Amino acid sequence: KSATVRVASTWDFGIAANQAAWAILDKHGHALDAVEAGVRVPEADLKNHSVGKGGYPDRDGKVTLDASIMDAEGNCGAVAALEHVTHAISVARRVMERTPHVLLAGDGALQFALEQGFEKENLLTPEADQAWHEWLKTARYQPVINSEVRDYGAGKPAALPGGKDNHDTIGMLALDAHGKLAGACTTSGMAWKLHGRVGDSPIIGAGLYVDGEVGGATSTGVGEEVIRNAGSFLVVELMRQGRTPTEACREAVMRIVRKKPKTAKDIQVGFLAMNRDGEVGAWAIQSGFSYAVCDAKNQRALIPSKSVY
Ligand code: SD4
Repeated sequence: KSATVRVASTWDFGIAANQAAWAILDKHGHALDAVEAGVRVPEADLKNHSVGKGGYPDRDGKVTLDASIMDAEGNCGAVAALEHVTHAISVARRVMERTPHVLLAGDGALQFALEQGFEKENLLTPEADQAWHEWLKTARYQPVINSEVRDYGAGKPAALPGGKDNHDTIGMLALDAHGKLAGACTTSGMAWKLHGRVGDSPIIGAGLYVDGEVGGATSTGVGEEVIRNAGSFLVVELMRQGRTPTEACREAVMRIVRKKPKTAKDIQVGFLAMNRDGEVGAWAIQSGFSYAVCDAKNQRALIPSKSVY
């Protein structure tokens, strides 16, 4: 079967991110460059409150970013709880290419980024600061299912400032013209999290996993449940056993649901997968998850994921 050059990413903001990735894939560029360029788009988008600059802070008002990147050969790099640098994904790539390590966290990740020439910035936008102050009035930590609505503690879900374009993590998977896969994942994590909380996104095998022989997977939603189940690694291993990307994502979602049925009812987790032929599939716990797919035939597809509920 012939492979199709393609890029896929989580949520509707994936459409714009895919365009940046496609500009590289279309010129026979490398999947690794494509996914990095792709996820830099939402990282820089100030209207996006769940990725990069403009992301909602933790409960102490600090914006801390998690990101990871991985190629088909098992090379990978990640940063966790990184402050003051917009493009966490590019720092993750530097960790991969310029250190003997896989994951740098907190102050050490920032120190490394600054040594590498990244600019120190304030990532807390006035809008995010205002939302944080709003949340501080009740200061209740309760993530809700999809992030179009979020419970600020008033007892009923309140619309997020900025409206419907607010979604979670961006995870992106690409297959290039050389037949190589790569993946990237970047997020500001759960809004109002405890300072120091690290989600699934920078954990290789949880928020992202790529195996050149099989395919790649990435996740969005409540990271704790993804980490607990080594989610993206699980999706890739299920594809290795012959499942399609969609079937593999479904089984990984069901693993979470079966393990903690009560928790699963109230949270969202979505997986996105691409196999080595470029076939894409997804599954989520709750309805509302969507993913964007871009290839030579269809540049701006947005596909609603199937879900358990
Ligand atoms: C995390 N998987 O940090 C990410 C998703 C997220 O709002 O931030 N959702 O758990």
